[in-house]
Amino acid sequence: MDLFKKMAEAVIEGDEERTVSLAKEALSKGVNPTEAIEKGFAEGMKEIGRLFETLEIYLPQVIVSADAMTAGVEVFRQYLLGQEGELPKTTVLLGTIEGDVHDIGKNIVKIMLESNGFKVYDLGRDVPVFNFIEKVKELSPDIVGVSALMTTTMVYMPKLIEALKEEGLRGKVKVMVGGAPVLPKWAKEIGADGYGESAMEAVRVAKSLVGLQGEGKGD
Ligand code: HCB
Repeated sequence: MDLFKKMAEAVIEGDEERTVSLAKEALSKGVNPTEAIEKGFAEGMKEIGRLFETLEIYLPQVIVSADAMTAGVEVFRQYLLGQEGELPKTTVLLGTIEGDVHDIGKNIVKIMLESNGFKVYDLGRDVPVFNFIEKVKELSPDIVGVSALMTTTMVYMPKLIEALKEEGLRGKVKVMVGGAPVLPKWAKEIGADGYGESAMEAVRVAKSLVGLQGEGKGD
């Protein structure tokens, strides 16, 4: 069985020991971490999503799989943090929007941005619009990256953009949005500057938003 398939299965089975050992195996074989996360672990999580939707599994199983994926991704994070970034430290303020605890995707975006030379301030998950605004004032990031995994929470994204306008900050910071229910058309409608379908796309979008397209690692 190929490595990516094994990684997906380990997530589906919620086997944390195995996700960790497979991530190490991928690194020892020189597999690109981004590719391993996207084609291996993330595929497993997609299948978990499908099984959850069709009620073939329940929330506790989703939690076990999410923990297994997080443990495997952490191996890559530690590895990538050891690599030197080559870009100037463009800053990204990143968080999952209020009411939403889904942070696996956001954490992958963080890893990819960091490994491509960005400095990331991670606000975590379930971050109120107010906190985003306060941190934009405090840290003056180049980009605010927002994640939402639920149709009920993505509605806070336009609220955040409105709040940035009201505070006179909109012209000073770019807004990038993403997460499974977020679509490019919607991102455009709410006035976001960029949309990332995947973590790698988020990196490309972030680079282009600050005029760094084509530079750095990962291209
Ligand atoms: Co959760 N959940 N969940 N869940 N969950 C979803 C999201 C549903 C779609 C499942 C379903 O019903 N079909 C659904 C949302 C429905 C809706 O839209 N309204 C749902 C629900 C309903 C819930 C609860 C309400 C369930 C309950 O309690 N009854 C509850 C939410 C509580 C809350 O938030 N207030 C809940 C809880 C959980 C956990 C805790 C068990 C777990 C999350 C663990 C964690 O994140 N630490 C979980 C999970 C794992 C999922 C599914 C199965 C997978 C999500 C995931 O991690 N995907 C998901 C089903 C699905 O999405 N199909 C399900 C994998 C990552 C890698 O993909 O899309 O997040 P991603 O990120 C990508 C991409 O979008 C992009 O890059 C990433 C990497 O490539 N990206 C960005 C992401 N953010 C970006 C930001 C940018 O700026 C740019 C790019």
